[in-house]
Amino acid sequence: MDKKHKTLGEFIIENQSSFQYSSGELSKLINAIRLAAKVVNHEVNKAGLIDILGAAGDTNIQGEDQQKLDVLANEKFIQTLKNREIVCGIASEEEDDFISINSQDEQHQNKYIVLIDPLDGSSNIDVNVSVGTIFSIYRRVTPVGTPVTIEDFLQPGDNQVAAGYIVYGTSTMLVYTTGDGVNGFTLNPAIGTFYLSHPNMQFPETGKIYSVNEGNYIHFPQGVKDYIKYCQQEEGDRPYTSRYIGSLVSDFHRNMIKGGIYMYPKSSKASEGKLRLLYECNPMAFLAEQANGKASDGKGRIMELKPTELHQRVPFFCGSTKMVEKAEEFIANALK
Ligand code: P6P
Repeated sequence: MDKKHKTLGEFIIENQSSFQYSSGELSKLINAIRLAAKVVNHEVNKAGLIDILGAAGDTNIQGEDQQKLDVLANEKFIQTLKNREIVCGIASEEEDDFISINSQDEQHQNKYIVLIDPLDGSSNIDVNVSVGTIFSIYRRVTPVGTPVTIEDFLQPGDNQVAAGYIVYGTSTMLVYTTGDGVNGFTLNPAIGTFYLSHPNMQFPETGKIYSVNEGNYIHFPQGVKDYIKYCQQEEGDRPYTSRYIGSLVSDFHRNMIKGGIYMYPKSSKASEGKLRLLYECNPMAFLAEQANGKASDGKGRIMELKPTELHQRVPFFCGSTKMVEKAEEFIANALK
């Protein structure tokens, strides 16, 4: 690896002072996520080799079969975050309720909460397609030293202090923001070190890729159907290319590099869409806006929504600004 690529550890130290809450705890938190990412990466990469595939027999609150790697990733991230006494609460796609962590050390009452989707796209695991981890970090809103409440988790996305994802793909990358742009780090598995490989990631203002599960087309609202047809028309720089991996993190990552839009609209089958606001849409929206992109529920900014429950779902349109705005335009016109 070229000497000029600094490590994630060096980057965190260099940028700690620029972070407005520079207590050092956030740096420790990002470091904890880095460690958990390496452990999960190791398991994901050998999933086909040991008897870890196949449903763990349980189903999570979403009613989805829990793959054993889902369970393992969930346990690893929760355990790593708990052990470091940095956070006071954790919520996970794989946990019905939030987890309250009371510090043993009265002096160091922790003030951060973390929401995670420990292994997004897990249905792709046994077909060897990329999966990812998504995380979202807030400061608590209830008094430090008291047990966290649901209010600490039901904050609008605009309150996030950090967010990011790990994509376990052809290479493993950690991409995150603390509100000062988006930076991508690639893991060198030979030495277990993340290196800054994609500094200051930015969505192109527009693009030619649209990502949606077109198998749901007949169930979409009219405005979404109209936008999809617009993408397919022979005119100007269209038709666009349709690319849908079935893994939000992977589709988002490709679109951020190449330009594009990801859509998971509501439909007659899913009245609020499928994606969860707190640990999928808000963190990806924070990254999108920090990378000069846009994230909408079809009408307005995702990060302005006031959450009402831990696992609530919202329609999600995210990516290159001009493409998200065009989709919003078609949705609005169809309602007139
Ligand atoms: P569908 C994975 O379960 C996920 O949450 C996203 O990562 C992905 O984009 C989407 O759902 C796929 O859902 O209904 O198109 O299979």
